[in-house]
Amino acid sequence: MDLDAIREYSALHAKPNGLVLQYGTAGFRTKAEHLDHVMFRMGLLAVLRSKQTKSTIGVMVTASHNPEEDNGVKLVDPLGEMLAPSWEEHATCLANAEEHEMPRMLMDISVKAAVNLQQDAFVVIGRDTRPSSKKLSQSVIDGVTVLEGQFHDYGLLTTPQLHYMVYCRNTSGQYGKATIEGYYEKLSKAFMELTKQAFCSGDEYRSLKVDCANGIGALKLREMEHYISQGLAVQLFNDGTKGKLNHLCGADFVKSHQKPPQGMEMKSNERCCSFDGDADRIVYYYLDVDGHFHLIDGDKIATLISSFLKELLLEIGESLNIGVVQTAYANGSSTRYLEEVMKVPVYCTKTGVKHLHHKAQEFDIGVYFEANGHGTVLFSKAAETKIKLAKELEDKKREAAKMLENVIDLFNQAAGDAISDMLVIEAILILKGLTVQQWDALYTDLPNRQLKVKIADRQVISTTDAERQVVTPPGLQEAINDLVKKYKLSRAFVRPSGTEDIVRVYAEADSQENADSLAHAVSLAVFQLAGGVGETPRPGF
Ligand code: 16G
Ligand code: MG
Repeated sequence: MDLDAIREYSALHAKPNGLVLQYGTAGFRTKAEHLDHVMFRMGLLAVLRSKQTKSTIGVMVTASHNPEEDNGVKLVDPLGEMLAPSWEEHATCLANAEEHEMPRMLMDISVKAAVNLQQDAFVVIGRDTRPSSKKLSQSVIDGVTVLEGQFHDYGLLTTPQLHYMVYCRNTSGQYGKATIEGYYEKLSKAFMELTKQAFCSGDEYRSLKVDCANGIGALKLREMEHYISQGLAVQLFNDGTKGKLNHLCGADFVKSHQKPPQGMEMKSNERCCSFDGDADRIVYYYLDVDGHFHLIDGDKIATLISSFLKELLLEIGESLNIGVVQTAYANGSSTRYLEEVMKVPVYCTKTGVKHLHHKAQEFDIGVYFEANGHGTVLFSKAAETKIKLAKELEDKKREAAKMLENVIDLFNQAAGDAISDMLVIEAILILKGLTVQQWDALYTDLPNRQLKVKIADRQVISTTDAERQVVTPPGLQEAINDLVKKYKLSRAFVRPSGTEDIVRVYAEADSQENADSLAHAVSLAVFQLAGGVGETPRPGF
């Protein structure tokens, strides 16, 4: 390690004194102007991680659904997974070291993590469309270069596309070609093959309206359009030519406000969906004939997909175990439907893709989705082998096995991916001849409400049981229990956000009015028992 060169280059990406940031649920995330040193240092860290794992490591520059002025960075581990927890700690230490301590911190990390500094390193880099992203990704490259790592800059990519590239490169191309064309070819081929047996691909299935949140999803869907145009015509809205990224549009806006994005022309009963700013989330929705808005969130996506997979497994006669993984935010109706009607086991983990992903790996087929639209399906190697063998069986089984193989190819197994999820959903709707209303009618969501509460130190709230129960401060869980008892079909929980300096409150109940009133009462309890600051939460939204 050339410590003098590191010092010299680091000074060009100097850390503002006293700034402390945390590698959170989805990496570092804050105002773009505070991130230059973090980017440089993450370039350095990616080189160490690459040397240690003897694999290609990814660095993605994005702040996903957050405002355009923000930015962020996260590292992608060799199999396209989120960074290992011990390295999240290294990332936090390195990002927060004051300028003069930084080279020593880098050495400390290499020693602690037993990095062989002689090993070669390779880093791939992607970025979203934010105005700040280009310069920030250049700072990542500076960090990689000063440690003499090699790199490939993919430029503009969705987050899941970068995960895909990392996975391809570390499996010697077995998973697919590590190029943008490779990604489009793999997905579109699986989509076209899967849908070609469909009897009813009439006009109502041909066209889909997509709100791209004025982000990278628009650019990439446009590039992909002609690969899939025979099966699906996508009509893009909020494509970044006019509006601001994530502003009044995108999956996060639609899910949290439970209303259509601006800039989208919706007619009744038309199938529409929204991506978020880096295209790793998707939610669907439509307006009914009375103009009422219906949201189809990650829970209903998981339900559609798992029922389709269950049917195919029945056809091939293989006893592969399938499990659905959700978080506490999953609507109670979805959990009940999956367990009681579909007889699929459901598990709950903490919020954040890495937790769901980890749990889903325990099954032959693990379906995981957060209610907010992050998710995918993971197939174990054993499941892939059994499905491959089933192709040798008699006709009907062979067909089902072939379809399952295409489903495996369609899902980006490295990460939840709005584009690949969209293609799977569209294929299932076509194959089953389901309209968006029929899909929505699988079950009725319980009315729910999410609120934010500002408190002095959100760390005073600790939780257990996959964030469904509060442990500290004392008395808060008892207060929530008493409030929940006052309503029917009710449930509520609170958790400190991993991405914002606030506490999140979730409540559901038999009517919207009751869900709203329970959410407000719980917010008050948090405010009073956990050190609320500013104005006392008021009823009404
Ligand atoms: C991040 C997570 C997302 C989670 C959200 C929760 C990833 C890639 N993203 O965006 O899964 O739902 O944080 O945010 O893991 P919160 O902690 O502020 O509620
Ligand atoms: Mg995102």
